[in-house]
Amino acid sequence: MIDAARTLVGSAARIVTFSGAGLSAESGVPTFRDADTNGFWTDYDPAKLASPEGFAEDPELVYNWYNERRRNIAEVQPNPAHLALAAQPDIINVTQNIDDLLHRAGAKRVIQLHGTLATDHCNAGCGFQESVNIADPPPLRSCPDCGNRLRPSVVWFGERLPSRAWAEAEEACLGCDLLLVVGTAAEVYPAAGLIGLAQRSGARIVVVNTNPSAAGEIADIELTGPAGEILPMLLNP
Ligand code: BJW
Repeated sequence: MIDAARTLVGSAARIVTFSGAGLSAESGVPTFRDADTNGFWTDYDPAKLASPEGFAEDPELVYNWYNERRRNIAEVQPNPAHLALAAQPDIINVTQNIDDLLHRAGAKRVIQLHGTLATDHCNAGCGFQESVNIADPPPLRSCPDCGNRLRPSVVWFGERLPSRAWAEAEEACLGCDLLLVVGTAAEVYPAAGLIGLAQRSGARIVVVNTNPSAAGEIADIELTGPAGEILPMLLNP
């Protein structure tokens, strides 16, 4: 299977990746839905915390939960999967991840569909935004412009994805001839719909995952194993 996938990679002119939490798992960032990780989401109800309603109900709890995750990400390093992707400058990396590990690995073309932990913005939408030091994030605080609360710049359930990132991701998936789907359960929409979009526009689909995922149903090739082992084998000459 890996040889067949390497052949697809070798003959593809435009490669796009669509990644999820599994890409950063080997760095030590917990995934969302894997039962065997001591993930942040096993201690809390994700639908409650990662939602506008959860933040409205208990802003301190939700904000502190994100700060715990920020500090975790600041402590970990990009893994061989991030490095293998970053070593291919022509690849466009569409990711659901809100960490900065692809950037820190040196990847130049990164599209973050679900936002980033690196900034906060005004929850009331007044337009205020500021960078956050993820190693030492500030406590929950008010917007200096309008007095409402600041929140992490991530996309919660029920919220629209950032329009520019979404447009760029759609364009990349429509124009690619190979989509590498890495470390995602492919259960959260509209992001997961990019896989079908790429396939319908003629792209081949290669899935890299430690377990079966929803993306496997439409994959041309499924490679089962850790991304940190498979991506270097797939992408390195
Ligand atoms: C490895 C590995 C290793 C592990 N190597 N692999 C259509 C159908 C059904 C539902 C909907 C729909 N459209 C919208 C919805 C509702 C909802 C949704 O999709 N719900 C589903 C749960 C059913 N979607 C939304 O609400 C979205 N908004 C929206 O649609 O708005 C519409 C709108 C229109 C107009 C006006 C207003 C609104 C927003 C979705 C936002 C998702 N946000 C989160 C949280 C971000 C912040 C945070 O982190 O706290 O994003 S949810 C969470 O899931 C996070 C992730 O990015 C996302 C995807 O998770 P991912 O990456 O797949 O992680 P896991 O853990 O699930 O999977 C890891 C995988 O890795 C596993 O498969 C492992 O096997 C594998 N693995 N180790 C390789 N080493």
